[in-house]
Amino acid sequence: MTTVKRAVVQTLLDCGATTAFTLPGLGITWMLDEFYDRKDQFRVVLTRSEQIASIMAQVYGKLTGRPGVLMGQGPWINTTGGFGILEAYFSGSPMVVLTDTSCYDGFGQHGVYQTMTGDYGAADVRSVLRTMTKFVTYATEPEEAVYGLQLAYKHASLPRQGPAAVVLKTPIIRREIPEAPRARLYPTAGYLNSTPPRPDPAAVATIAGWVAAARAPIIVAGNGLQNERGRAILARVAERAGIAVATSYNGKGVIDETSPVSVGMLGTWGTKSANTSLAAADFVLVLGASLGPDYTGFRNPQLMRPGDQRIVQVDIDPRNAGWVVPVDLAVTADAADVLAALDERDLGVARRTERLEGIRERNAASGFGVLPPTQSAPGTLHYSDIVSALDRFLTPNDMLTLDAGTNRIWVTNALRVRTPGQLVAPGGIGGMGWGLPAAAATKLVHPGRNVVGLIGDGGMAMTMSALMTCVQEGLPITVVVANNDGLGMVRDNQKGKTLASDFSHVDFARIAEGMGCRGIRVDRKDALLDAMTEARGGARPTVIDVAVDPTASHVPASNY
Ligand SMILES: Cc1ncc(C[n+]2csc(CCOP(=O)(O)OP(=O)(O)O)c2C)c(N)n1
Ligand SMILES: [Mg+2]
Repeated sequence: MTTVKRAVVQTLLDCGATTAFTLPGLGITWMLDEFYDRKDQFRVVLTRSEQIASIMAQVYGKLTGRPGVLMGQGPWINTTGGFGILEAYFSGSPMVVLTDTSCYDGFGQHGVYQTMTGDYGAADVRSVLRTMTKFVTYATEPEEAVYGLQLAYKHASLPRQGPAAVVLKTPIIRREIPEAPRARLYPTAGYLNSTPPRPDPAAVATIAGWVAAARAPIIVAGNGLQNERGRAILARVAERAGIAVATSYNGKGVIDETSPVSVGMLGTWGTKSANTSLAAADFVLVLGASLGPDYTGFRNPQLMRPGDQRIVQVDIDPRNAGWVVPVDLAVTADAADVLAALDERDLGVARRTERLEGIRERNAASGFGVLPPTQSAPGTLHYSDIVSALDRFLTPNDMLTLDAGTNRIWVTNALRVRTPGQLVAPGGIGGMGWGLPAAAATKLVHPGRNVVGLIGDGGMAMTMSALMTCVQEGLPITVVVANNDGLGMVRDNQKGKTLASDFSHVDFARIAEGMGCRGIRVDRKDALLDAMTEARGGARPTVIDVAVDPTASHVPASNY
């Protein structure tokens, strides 16, 4: 005989899970003793809010490619916990959500407070989760908890990855699973088996022929290449054949942006070099990118020209190829597999020098990699000073997480990321407050690397309690707060009639000290690099509160 809670922990382990993020309540609290007994095999990370737990689980999934586990009580998973679930939904990060209906034996229909069964007088945890997950199952029988978790893992892991949820009817958590239930349970592994689709050889041959014939071919690289294999093969193929590489926002940093083939990130907040290179291309190979209006200038007719340019789109999800822009060829495959197959072909390497020269000319003409001149008031820095300090600071062993706001726009626009995979950015909903928990989860996944999180004072105010988890869990991250005493991005758009965007001043360095971190205040341009260098390798998390000129605004350039 085993109980549901014991079987749930065992099933998580069978699925290969080793870590979960939580702020417990009711049904989850009831399970914790089982996690206690498996402490040597399974790490339960305690956060200070479901929002932070959900972000950490999402980033864990994004960076490892395996579902991040989020556990919490129904009402909060559905509210503050929705932040990271929604980010996972939009950004295709694998995640398993384990939650409960928060009800008591036989009282599910009685309107007891917090109840989430969907009954009269109760809220409906399943209905809410359905709006932001790929899969929701509701376990009302003990054996359904185990099978439901197996299925949730399957759904979360298969393309397109994303969040899958198991809702446990709370009273079953402590019940026993019958020895031989009529709905038999089987070992987990067989449910998780899958064979990825392989690229069609005829399609690969067609693509190779079109690349070879192209004068100015370009790859648009997206989220689908953001894995170790994808990043390595992209650089190899593009550099060998002189194919320009532009990225989506989610794809930023998939290639060394100082490589001779890189033209930077597309879109309004991207680089002019990327946009003009896409416009100049005669052949466009889209790899694991949705071609969303966000980074194609809201379907700017100059950038992508179906019928005029030849366009091929490769995506692991057949629905995504030819979704936003009509294409000449849609291929269902892992983009890295297509690149591996292309790597064995000629691709017109004889034109390499000529192609590289074209890329170099366009990059130079659009000032790619050149920071615009800026000024800031005495005792303050401009965002461009932060970008230039990061540019000098980042080594291959550093990771950089971003948040939202003007501070992020400056980095995505003006910082050339040199180490593929180094940048961790919110690519789903892009909510403020994501960056700090994201930095914490990045450090947890990559304990041997130094992790810097750049965040605005607005984002920092939202989730700074993640630092308490960093102290407790031994995650010595560096947080750079671009403190401009307000919601810079909102202010930028207000054009003088400033309302609901100025903050009273906050000293984040002192707050950090109160949480057991180190706090440093920076108000000179040359001090930021020193502060980040000092923080690197420190035993405690460090918060660097940077005085940013409140009048510094986002990059004013026209990017098309
Ligand atoms: C949770 C959330 N609320 C609102 C927004 C809309 N928004 C985008 S940027 C921004 C201002 C960000 O301010 P801050 O974090 O201080 O960064 P700054 O722009 O000042 O660099 C707002 C309100 C958002 N992206 N996320
Ligand atoms: Mg701000």
